[in-house]
Amino acid sequence: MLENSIDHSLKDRAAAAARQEGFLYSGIVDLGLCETLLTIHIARYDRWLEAQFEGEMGYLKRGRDRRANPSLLLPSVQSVFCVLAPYGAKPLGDTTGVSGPRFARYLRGTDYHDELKSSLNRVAERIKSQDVKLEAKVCVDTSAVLERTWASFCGLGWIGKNTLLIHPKIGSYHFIGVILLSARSGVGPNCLPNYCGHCSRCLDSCPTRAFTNENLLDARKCISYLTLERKTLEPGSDDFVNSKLRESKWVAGCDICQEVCPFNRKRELEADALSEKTFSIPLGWSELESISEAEYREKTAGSSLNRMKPTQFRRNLAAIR
Ligand code: B12
Ligand code: SF4
Ligand code: SF4
Repeated sequence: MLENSIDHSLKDRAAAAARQEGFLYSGIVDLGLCETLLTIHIARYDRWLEAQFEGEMGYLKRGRDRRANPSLLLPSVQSVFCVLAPYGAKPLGDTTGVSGPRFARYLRGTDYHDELKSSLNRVAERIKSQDVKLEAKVCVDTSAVLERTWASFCGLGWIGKNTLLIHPKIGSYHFIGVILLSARSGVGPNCLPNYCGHCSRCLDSCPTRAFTNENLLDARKCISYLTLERKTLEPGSDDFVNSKLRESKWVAGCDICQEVCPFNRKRELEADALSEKTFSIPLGWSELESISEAEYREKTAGSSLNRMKPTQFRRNLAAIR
């Protein structure tokens, strides 16, 4: 194939390869057809960094240029292929939010970074088997890629006021996986309308008032950041945030701005096999508090919770008791 010529079968081949791995929702977009839109998204990203909303997540600042220019990750990149991987929508831990403890739903089962990456590597191999010259790079969460931006360009949902990608059918309880591909698909951005309308439930229900505006999150106030990303072991200096964190009873992550979203109702009500996946540590206060460091490491091995160190786990328990 001539360099830069369009591979008209790429879209269907990639979608078929993803379906074979169980990904029912996927989409592709040609990088060259997204330049203007990407500039708008990067301008927002830069404003977010200027406000220092990233807190201790220095990698978001360091990876800024790679986010603006995916060819710094894969020099030959021409298309971005995205998939959605739903996770269990049933609550994990106490559901009333009064007594706790609570854990974010996505923490069930095997670490999604490893699981999703392996599946996407198989998808990439399938796509490549029909075009030996094709280069591919799989990115899941930790690569410097604006995942929600690309998934929205691929027509997989809109970016809700809670900043999450919302698919009209399956809501937001899903991970995003990305494969950068070296062939042109010829497919332009296919952004869905934003169906949030006048709703503002997510903004109103955030206990720590982490949203400074719609689509704008001060991560430093978000319970997900405070429990999972913040490395400092001393309590934060914001008394209001500390008191709301204590009341909220989340040990790891937070799902409140998704629980209230009408687009997640359907999945929450469905009997959902994904919700039956194992969770590695006990869900009672006394068992949690008596778990030793070695036990914590052993029980959480291979799960997403293992990304949180035992010292952070202790800090989090102390902050909500
Ligand atoms: C850093 C990070 C966090 C931080 C900051 C969150 C945030 N909102 O930025 C913290 C630790 C708080 C966090 C929390 C969570 N996270 Co997180 N996180 C990330 C990560 C690694 C980077 C996100 C980022 O770049 N943030 C910086 C801000 C500025 O970017 P942004 O909000 O995406 O906005 C960009 C675009 O979306 C766009 N944009 C946003 N709004 C609008 C509006 C308009 C009009 C326009 C034009 C553009 C636009 O412009 C921005 C620049 O590109 C991504 C993975 C990845 N590589 O992308 C996962 C990711 C976003 N997280 C994810 C998840 C699951 C969560 C939690 C639900 C986990 C939990 N239960 O605790 C919470 C949700 C909290 C929330 N309401 O966002 C999923 C989201 C899946 C989805 N359905 O959207 C991701 C995609 C990981 C994955 N691979 O699946 N996360
Ligand atoms: S995850 Fe929780 S703390 Fe973070 S923005 Fe959503 S509701 Fe607020
Ligand atoms: S709760 Fe309402 S405003 Fe927030 S993301 Fe869902 S639909 Fe949009």
